[in-house]
Amino acid sequence: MQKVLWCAQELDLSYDNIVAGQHYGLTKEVSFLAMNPNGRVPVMSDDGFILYESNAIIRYLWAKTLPTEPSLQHLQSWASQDRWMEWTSATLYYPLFREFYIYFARTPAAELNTSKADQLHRSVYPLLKIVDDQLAQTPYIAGNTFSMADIPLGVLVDKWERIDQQKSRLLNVSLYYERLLKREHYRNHVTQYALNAI
Ligand SMILES: N[C@@H](CCC(=O)N[C@@H](CS)C(=O)NCC(=O)O)C(=O)O
Repeated sequence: MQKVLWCAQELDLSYDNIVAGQHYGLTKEVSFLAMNPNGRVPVMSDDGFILYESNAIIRYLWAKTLPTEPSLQHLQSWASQDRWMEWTSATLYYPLFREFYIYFARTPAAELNTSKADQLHRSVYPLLKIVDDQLAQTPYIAGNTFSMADIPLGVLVDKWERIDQQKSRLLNVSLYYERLLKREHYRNHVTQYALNAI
């Protein structure tokens, strides 16, 4: 949900934000399940067109900003962004990053097990290093300007930066985080929420 609201605001789109999910409930009600049989948020309605899956919603909203007849250059830029969105979901997030941040978000500090924490940290580090190497080449993950690919990744980088205390090791990721923190919508929809929000 966070990343979809962030995307909509970045694109200056107006939306009716009807809150559901977690303590707000509604997701198991018949009317909600008719929109998303998985009973999960986010779900978007655009003039009656219903769409669920956060990355599909982001792509849909972002596609609305493309010219009606995109050039090959537009399509290649799109493909590069899409590649990073796929990578963020299918390689970085699931299962390693999810397991990593949930452990830190849900374990009281006094109960953290050092060897488990180290093992989880070591499992995600090589993936974050791939992000760091790319950010050494370009200020945003898919190029020189902010794009839809920064939306899902930005949510995970916020968690990484809050958990990882050895910031100098992945300097380009930390500098990227500082760059994102300058964006009002990132601060409003991502960083002000609890570590276990997604
Ligand atoms: N792959 C889905 C995952 C959606 C998902 O797991 N949503 C969680 C919240 S982050 C949810 O709706 N949980 C049930 C609830 O909150 O009622 C997406 O990206 O949209």
